[in-house]
Amino acid sequence: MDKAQQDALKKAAGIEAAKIVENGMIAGLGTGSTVRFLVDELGRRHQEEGLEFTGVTTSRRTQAQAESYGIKIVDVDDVDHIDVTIDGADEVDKNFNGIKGGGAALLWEKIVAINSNKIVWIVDESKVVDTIGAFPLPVEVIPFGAGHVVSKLAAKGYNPVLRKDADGVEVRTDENNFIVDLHLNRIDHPQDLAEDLINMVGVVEHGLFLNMVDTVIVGDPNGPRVMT
Ligand code: ABF
Repeated sequence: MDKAQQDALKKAAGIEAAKIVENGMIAGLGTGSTVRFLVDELGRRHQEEGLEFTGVTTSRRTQAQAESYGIKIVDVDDVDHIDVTIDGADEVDKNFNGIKGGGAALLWEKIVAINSNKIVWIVDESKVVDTIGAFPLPVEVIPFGAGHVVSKLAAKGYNPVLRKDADGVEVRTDENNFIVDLHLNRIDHPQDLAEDLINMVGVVEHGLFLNMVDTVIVGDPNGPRVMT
C-alpha cells in the first residue's frame, strides 16, 4: 500500500469517527496523522455546520490544529469527565490490545484515555494485526538515569533503542522525557510485559494499551468498518 492509499484509508476512518462527536460533548482528541484527518473533519463541521464541542488534547500539535479551526480546547484537569476519546494507534489486535506511542505522545494519550467514558481508535487496515509487537514498543523514561534503564531493559532481552531524531538528538515528549523503543517482534503476554515495565524505576509509562478500547474504526478499501 503506498502512502496515498494509506492516507485515503486514514482519512476515511477519521471522517467516519467525526460523526461520533455531537454538540455539547467533551471529546478527547488523540495524536498522529489519522487523527489529523479527524480534526480536519471536526473543524469543517464546526465551521460549516456549527458543531460545538469541547476538545481535550493529547499533544501540543493536536491542540494547535484544533485551535486553528476555532475549536475550544481545554486541559484534561478542566473537565470532570470526557465523553469519548478518539485516537490513533500503531498496532491493534483482535482483542483490542494495542501499541501506541509512535508519535511520542503515549503518556498524555493514556492519561486522557483513562479519564474517558468511551475510547475509539481510528486506524488504517495495516494497523490491524494478529499479534502485536512487530511495531517497536515505546516506553517513556525519565532522562535522569535513563542510561541505566536502557541497560536493564537490554538485560531483560527487550532490545531497547533510545529514540533519536534525524540529527541524532534524543526525542523529547511533551513532558520532556525520553522514549525508548523495544524491538520485540511479537508480544505474546502483553499484560505480563506491561507489569514488568511499569515496575521499573525510571519508567514513566509504556505504549501497551490493554483492555481499554471500546471501538476500532478501520479504514478499509471497501469502506470504513467498525470493530467492537
Ligand atoms: C498516536 O497515533 C500514537 O500513539 C500512534 O503512534 C499514532 C498513530 O499514528 P498514525 O495515525 O499517524 O499512524 O496516538
